[in-house]
Amino acid sequence: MERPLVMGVLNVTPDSFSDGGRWASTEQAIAHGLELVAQGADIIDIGGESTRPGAVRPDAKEELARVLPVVEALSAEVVVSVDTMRAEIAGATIAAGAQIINDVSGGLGDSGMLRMVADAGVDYVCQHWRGHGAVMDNFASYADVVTEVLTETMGRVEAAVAAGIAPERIIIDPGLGFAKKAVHDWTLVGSLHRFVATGHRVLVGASRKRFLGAVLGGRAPDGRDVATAAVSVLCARQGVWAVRAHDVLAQRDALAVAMAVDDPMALPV
Ligand code: PMM
Repeated sequence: MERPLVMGVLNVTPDSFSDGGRWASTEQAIAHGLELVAQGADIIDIGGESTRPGAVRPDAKEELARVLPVVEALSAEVVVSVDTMRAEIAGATIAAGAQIINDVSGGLGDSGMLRMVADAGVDYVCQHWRGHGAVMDNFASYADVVTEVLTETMGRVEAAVAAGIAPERIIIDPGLGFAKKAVHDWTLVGSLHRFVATGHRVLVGASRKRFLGAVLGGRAPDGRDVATAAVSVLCARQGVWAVRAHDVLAQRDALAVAMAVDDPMALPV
């Protein structure tokens, strides 16, 4: 078993569900990104648009102003991924040093996205998605959630390959909480191995989401980091490539536990 990488979440937004407004200035965002690196983040995922249910979208100019200086500064220190659905933002941030485009819409949010990523030759996170935050809860209906999410995601992978993205550059993500109820998210968490079996790297973003609150008596997002770390262990056991989380230190600790039990002989004495 290889340790899953930890992708630290850096939302430069006024309205993300768990950290909106906390790192809204460029200086605060860069400082927090460096703090996440010090905690052991392997990748920093920088986003300028909240995708939470009901979120109102910023325009592209505003989104770019939020993320670009932060991408420029942090790319010198760590692998940077950019959480965006817009081709224009992808292009500008790749030029500034971003190595991964994390598109929660799997190319559905902007018809130019897949070509942009193909031409740039960077890694692409292709997430399962059924609609923007304002409406996605209306689409949280499945007969067989794992098969449907997997089939729909692989359909988007096909579109990405058809647009010219190399298959080995494509990372898939079941999109926990995106057009999903808690029962769907938990079912997916138990079946991540089916996503891993596609041969693509798998990214999982469970951090502080509603499905965790559902088993914690409705506790607020900032009280969900221990539960997030428990999900990271379940991810490690199923061969997930990376976990995306706000509390990087908690994930590194949880993953150290998962690795130790997997291979006790490899422990430092
Ligand atoms: N979740 C959020 C945002 N971006 N990207 C990927 N690839 N996977 C996710 O599950 C995901 C994401 C939710 O918003 P947050 O930034 O406030 O956690």
